[in-house]
Amino acid sequence: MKLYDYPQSPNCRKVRLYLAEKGLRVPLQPVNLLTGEQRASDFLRRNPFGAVPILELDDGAVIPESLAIIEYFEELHPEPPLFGTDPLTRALVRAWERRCELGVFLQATRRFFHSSPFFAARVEQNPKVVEEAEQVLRARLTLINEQLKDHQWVAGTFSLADLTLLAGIDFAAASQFTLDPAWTHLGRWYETMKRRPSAAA
Ligand SMILES: N[C@@H](CCC(=O)N[C@@H](CS)C(=O)NCC(=O)O)C(=O)O
Repeated sequence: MKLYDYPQSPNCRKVRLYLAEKGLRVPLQPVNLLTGEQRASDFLRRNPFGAVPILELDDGAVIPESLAIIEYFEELHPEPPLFGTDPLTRALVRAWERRCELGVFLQATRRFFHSSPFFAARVEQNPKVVEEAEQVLRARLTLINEQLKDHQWVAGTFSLADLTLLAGIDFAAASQFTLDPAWTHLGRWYETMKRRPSAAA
């Protein structure tokens, strides 16, 4: 089995964070997105969508999409649970993971697509999108900060939602986004997350 990976990709980071939390070691197969390896026929045969991460199993089967890869491992290795443990906690993890994905992670990537020189040739960059993505990002982080006032972790128990949030914040931070010091609960959560050994993944 191998995980096709690009170190700076936030989607790949999410999977690596997950694997580190589970104590799972999966060989990484680097794909250089800067030189366009994701568009080479060898890679497109595995994933016609031309994106990492993908997980290739020993029999050649390929699982695309970070969340699908994570759910595959969760079914094989349920301990420690990162999707909740009963119908209510599972629902809350899904709800908060989606909020972190759509409200933070996705906005961080929109902001990047529309401002990074890396995408200038591929996207018609629009500063209004950067501004709008940043507004949504800040509004959602304000709400997440409120949630963390009464909860140690985003969804109550430690879960994938925390990993999606960390990957999203760190990706935004890599392109000059800073956490507002007024988000004290989020700041406490972030410092705790950064101290976990998985944060190095
Ligand atoms: N929804 C996919 C998104 C995958 C994706 O967009 N990956 C980016 C890297 S973060 C990629 O490979 N982009 C290829 C490119 O830039 O050409 C997932 O969750 O895995």
